[in-house]
Amino acid sequence: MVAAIAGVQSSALGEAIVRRINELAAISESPDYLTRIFLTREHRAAADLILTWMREAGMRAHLDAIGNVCARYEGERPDLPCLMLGSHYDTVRDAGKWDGPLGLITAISCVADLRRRGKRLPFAVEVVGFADEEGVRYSSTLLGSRAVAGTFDRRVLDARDKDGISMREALTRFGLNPDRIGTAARTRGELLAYVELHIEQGPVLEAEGLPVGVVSAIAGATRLTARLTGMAGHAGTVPMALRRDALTGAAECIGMVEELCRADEDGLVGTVGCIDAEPGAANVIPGQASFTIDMRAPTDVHRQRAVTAMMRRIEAIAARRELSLQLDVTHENRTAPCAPWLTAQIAEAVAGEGFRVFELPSGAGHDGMAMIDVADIGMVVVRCRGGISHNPSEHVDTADADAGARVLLRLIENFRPRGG
Ligand code: HGY
Ligand code: MN
Ligand code: MN
Repeated sequence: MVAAIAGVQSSALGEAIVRRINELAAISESPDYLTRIFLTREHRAAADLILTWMREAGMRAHLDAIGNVCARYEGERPDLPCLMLGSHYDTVRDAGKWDGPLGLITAISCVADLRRRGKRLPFAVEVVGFADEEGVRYSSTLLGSRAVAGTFDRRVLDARDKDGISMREALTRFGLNPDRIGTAARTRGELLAYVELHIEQGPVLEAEGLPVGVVSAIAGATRLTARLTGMAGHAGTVPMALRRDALTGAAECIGMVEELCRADEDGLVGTVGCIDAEPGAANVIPGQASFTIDMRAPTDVHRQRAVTAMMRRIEAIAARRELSLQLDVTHENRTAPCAPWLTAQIAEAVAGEGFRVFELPSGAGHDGMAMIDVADIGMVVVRCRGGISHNPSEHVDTADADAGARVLLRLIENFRPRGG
């Protein structure tokens, strides 16, 4: 679909967004796949590129104390409170190129369009690219948005990555001062709202035949790590009945997680995404096995009940197999409802662009889960092919990127603060 925004062919907006998506996707730890992790050389290169785009769009831009890229487009007068837009620019391992960057690049493109037309609004527009949403390096998600929301937990500075480098050390090597993270925090009075555009990461919009959707709430999630310890031993000499094999214990737990979630008819999902066995040799019975668990459900009560049931079952498996168990909750995010006054304005923008208004919950986590502590939140999601995400074949059609941009631009231009 091609429509005109103040003389600019809006399909050009979509095409420009896709060009930048590809440019950013080239910044990866390997040319063979896309992985961009917090506080790495790729993080730095991506930040530099995004800061350039922000400045070209007429914004004042800087890197904040946690490595977020932050930019501001003043309103009709300086120092007005802002409508904040954003998304993240870190990735999972072997990622798709749209998860995060689509929202960030679209927001910058919308501001560039306002600037091109010399349009100033009765509020400022800020755009933030969050440095770490996925939590790949330190198993602790939403680091960038928590710093902005003022809820950054300083204890995570002591967390270590797989190479033993603490977050404190990594920040320092990156040129940031861990003692200054507090300076990234914003106050409720400075923000009128936080709105994020993101790829849907699921198949619902495709099934509905719609390019965009309005998010009602972001589903909460609990992540845990489990470590089972048994007894390492000789693979040839220890009879099966006498083994305390930590890895087969982990396998039973993993099967149980799948079974528990499959038996639930109300949307409970559980994933074991990482597993590690030690000492890790073909002829040694594993003495230790560690794995992660990610559990999500449409409501907090449902998820918390399921997590408790799952923990009890893991404890029972460990006890029966005479394995010692360390089970830690590494991350707990409650469900974040989008503010009805904002979803109403997003719905108006969707209808204004000629699309059927369709509301859906987001099963994926987003920076809004942290931003809700400092502002009301709203989200627009854009259709992706086959509902595929966290996968290199993640894809958004240019026409859908364009539709998302037009909705966001319309929302910005017609935005009224709460009660306004
Ligand atoms: O894991 C999530 O839901 C998000 O994509 N970080
Ligand atoms: Mn993601
Ligand atoms: Mn994302």
